Amino acid sequence: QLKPREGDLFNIDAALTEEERAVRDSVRAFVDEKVLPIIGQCYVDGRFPKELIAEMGANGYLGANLPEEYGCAGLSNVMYGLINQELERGDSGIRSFASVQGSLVMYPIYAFGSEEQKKHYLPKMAKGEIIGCFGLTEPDYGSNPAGMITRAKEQKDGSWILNGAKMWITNGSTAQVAIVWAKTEDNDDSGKSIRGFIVPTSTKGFKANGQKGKLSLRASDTSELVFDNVHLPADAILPKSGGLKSPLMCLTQARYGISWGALGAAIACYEEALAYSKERVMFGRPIGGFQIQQVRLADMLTEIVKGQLVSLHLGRMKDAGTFTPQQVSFAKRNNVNIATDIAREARRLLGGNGIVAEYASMRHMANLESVYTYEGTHDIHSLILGQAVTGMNAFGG
Ligand code: TGC
Ligand code: FAD
Repeated sequence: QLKPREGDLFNIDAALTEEERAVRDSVRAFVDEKVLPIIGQCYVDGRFPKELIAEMGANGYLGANLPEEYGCAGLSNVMYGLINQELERGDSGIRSFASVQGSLVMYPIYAFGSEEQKKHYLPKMAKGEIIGCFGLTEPDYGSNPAGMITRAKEQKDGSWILNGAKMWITNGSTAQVAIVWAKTEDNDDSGKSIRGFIVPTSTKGFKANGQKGKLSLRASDTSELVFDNVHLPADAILPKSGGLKSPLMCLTQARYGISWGALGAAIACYEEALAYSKERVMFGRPIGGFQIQQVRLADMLTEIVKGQLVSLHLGRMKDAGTFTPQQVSFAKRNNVNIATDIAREARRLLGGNGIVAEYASMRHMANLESVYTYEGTHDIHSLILGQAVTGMNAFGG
């Protein structure tokens, strides 16, 4: 949330409960004290700061909206959103780590796992003692995961053999377990036979290769996963998973969090630009006194406030159990798009200083290009909304 001094013109703070503000403020303090001092250098070095994982776990940020009976914080979806907002105010890579762990690894175990799987994995994952990754995308099947090639073949004794590859996997080289989505039937074009598997990354035949040469999301581990006859026990399958709908349900959880997270990146850029506009003097006055820079700041502020109202309303609907995946697409698409524009405008306002890692705007700008692409590209969310309003499917086929 914007501090009132800096333009919470609509007093959105007042729409939050005291407990929600307390959660937001404590994550804000964690990010100010632990993330901001190191993240610029992590980004330059291309390093995810693993040293933060234990504290993130201890603070309840991992799987925060899952129930306390499995060792999670049991917070509301609005609080989960506020956590994402603050983490991404630090860096999209930090929020990505938490999104994947909570929404893409812990959530499918919670939603599709057996009681034994839940009891075994969730408490340790909430603490950050076990890290997970989520393998859906493949080299040739990104926006269209229904076409995936990865196969899990059931053996006579009920065990499974996994073959295939996944691409662009966040936490891929850090994780001890991967949730891998694979088809269980050879002739399946629609994705109906897709099931989820819990795959320990130490299993023979499993390999993770870090992605080299990234110019975005550099403070995040992005890896390729290769499965070469990976033998899995019968109980590796998530028993209640079935069809493409299962991984898409996980994406709905993560996309919801991203809609908040992107606002955090936007707020970081807006606050940086606003402070700079008051300090930087050119032609004898602070650049914030020039009309062009005021338009920039007014546009940033306007879009952040609109985005916050959308995410807050969506969070309240999610807490009431009435939200739809299409509404989540709306929020992800809009908020990431405006954050990308805001980061670019902030970088421009900063002039030459805007291109160095000492300032955050260009780091956020580059990060947000990944956020724009992952979890359904901006275009895919346009088509989801287009289908929702016209009733016509424009994806292909
Ligand atoms: P389609 O026929 O539309 O759907 C199949 C079934 O799934 C249901 N469904 C959903 N359910 C829950 N949430 C959603 N968002 C859902 N979307 C669809 C649907 O009702 C249907 O159910 P049923 O009962 O009829 O079987 O499937 P399609 O093959 O036509 O695909 C639709 C499309 C293109 C929208 C989908 O494939 C898609 O969303 N593609 C984008 C792929 C994507 O987002 N990949 C993300 C990979 S993970 C990632 O990027 C992590 S980054 C993490 C980080 O670092 O933060
Ligand atoms: P493509 O699908 O090849 O798309 C290329 C272009 O074509 C895009 O502009 C797209 O919008 C457009 N396009 C595609 N289909 C259509 C259409 N029907 N109509 C119009 N335009 C279309 N995946 C995971 O499974 N797990 C992860 O943890 C994960 N983490 C990621 C981290 C990073 C940093 C990145 C960059 C990606 C990550 N992904 C992950 C993968 C991500 O979800 C995919 O990159 C994304 O879904 C797009 O797939 P693609 O890259 O193959 O692009």
